[in-house]
Amino acid sequence: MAQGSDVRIAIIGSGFGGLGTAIRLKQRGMDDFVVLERAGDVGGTWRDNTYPGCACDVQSHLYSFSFAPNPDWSRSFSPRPEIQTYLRRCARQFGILPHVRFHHEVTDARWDDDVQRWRIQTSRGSLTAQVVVMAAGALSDPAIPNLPGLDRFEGRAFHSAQWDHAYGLHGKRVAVIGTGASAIQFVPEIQPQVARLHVFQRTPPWILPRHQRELGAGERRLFRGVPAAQRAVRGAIYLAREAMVLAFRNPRAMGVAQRVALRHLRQSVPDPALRKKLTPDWTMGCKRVLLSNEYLPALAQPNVEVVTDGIAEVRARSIVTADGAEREVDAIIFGTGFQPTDPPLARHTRGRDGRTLADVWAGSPRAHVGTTVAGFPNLFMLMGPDTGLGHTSVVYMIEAQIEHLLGALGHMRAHGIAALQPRVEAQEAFVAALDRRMAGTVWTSGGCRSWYLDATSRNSTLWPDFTWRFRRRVARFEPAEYAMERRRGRVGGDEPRWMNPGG
Ligand code: N01
Repeated sequence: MAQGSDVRIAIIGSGFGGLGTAIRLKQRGMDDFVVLERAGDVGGTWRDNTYPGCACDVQSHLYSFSFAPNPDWSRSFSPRPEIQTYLRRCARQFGILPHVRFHHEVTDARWDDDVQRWRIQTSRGSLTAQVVVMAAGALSDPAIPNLPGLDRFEGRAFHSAQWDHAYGLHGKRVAVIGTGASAIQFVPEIQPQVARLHVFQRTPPWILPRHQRELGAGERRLFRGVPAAQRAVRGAIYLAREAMVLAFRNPRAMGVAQRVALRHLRQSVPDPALRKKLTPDWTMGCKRVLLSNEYLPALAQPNVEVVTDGIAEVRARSIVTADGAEREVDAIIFGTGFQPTDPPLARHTRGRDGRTLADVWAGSPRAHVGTTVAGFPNLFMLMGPDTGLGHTSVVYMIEAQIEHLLGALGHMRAHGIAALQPRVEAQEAFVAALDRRMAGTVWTSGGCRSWYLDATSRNSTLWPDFTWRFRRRVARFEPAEYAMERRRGRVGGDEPRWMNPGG
């Protein structure tokens, strides 16, 4: 990239968020954008998570762009490679690839009030942009716990999102740390290969059976020939999943699903002592509800041990637990999740007053309509604070946020606006309403500690309501909620005059 190049829009990331934005911009005839991608391929989390068994736990008819249906999904819940192929195809089909700057990791972004632009540093040069769309994903930076002695471990250690395929697990003694959505997918895949598997479990998850279904040739032909049929299926899946919000909002209603999960546990694990270890003591939904038919039976195999004592220390070739027991291992695999409430990019993104997003958030991310932040003009975040979901497809949320961005861009163009940011009062009112809506839900009163909660114990990751309410609130850009500044005649001119035409 030429040093000092200038674009109207810089999109960071090329997963569902970044690609979706790029496609919708193209569809609106906007071409002046680049996609800055730190890796060498598109796909975001579906490119990075190559661990065995990786698949989506939301049905593909719904977990895909509404404007790019794929009649060829092979199964109801697609395996990762199929989703990655879908995203690559979207990038090609909609002409996005020429806009993507691969191996351009954004290292710094700061708003320059004098030129009303973002100054962006990447690992391969700098650029300026009027608008930044941060689509780096909430679950893109792996979290590895700081275990005492880990740096002295002489075996192989890696995170599920950075799977070491060159390391053969066959016949090895392996420790898996963590029992979340990723671990429950790869544990059954590696269990038959390894000599010994120690699964270090801090909290037992709730696990429901997964109703996977092959989508036959006839069904696919139907979707290809009659797109409305696929839209109808998508709609039905959407409605069924939205109904789950009622139970998340009223934890007592989780009883039925918990009984189904306990029956699944009884049928999968004959040993009562192991079953006891695997029985959650918190309300389902407080952490992500997991779907698997294979995980629990894998734990019941003779080469597997579920360890519930905390890890005290890692030694050169072993792991020692709090009870003093030492287990020799050749490899440690971290299924320990990500850093959604402390994204590294937030420490390198500076707004009008020079403070970073991380400084402003102080451990508890907040944004107007989950998308824009006061003090950070022309910054749009996809999957920003309060936009995650525990029950359905985040692609639906991303699409609503993209519509918000398009509304803002249209307004800027129509009214000669160079910069806009949410009014502080609008942002505070939105966040306060959200916090009220979150109170009493299973996510805050379910008796667990989840990654949904930030350093201040506030749930700043999830949207606590029906997703159609999010769409209704967010997809339309409301000028009255924004402070705006017109294009200035000369660089470094008069103090900018922020105004609010709607207020
Ligand atoms: O991570 P997690 P993940 N010592 O944070 C444990 C999405 N996803 O990668 O529960 C010991 O859920 C931690 O224990 P505890 C999905 O949104 C989607 O599995 O905190 N253990 C937990 O068991 C998901 O929610 C799909 O007590 C430690 C585990 O590590 C998100 O990604 C598939 C520990 C972390 O679980 C993250 O899932 C996969 C420590 N120091 C993932 N620190 C789909 O199918 C953490 N743990 C769409």
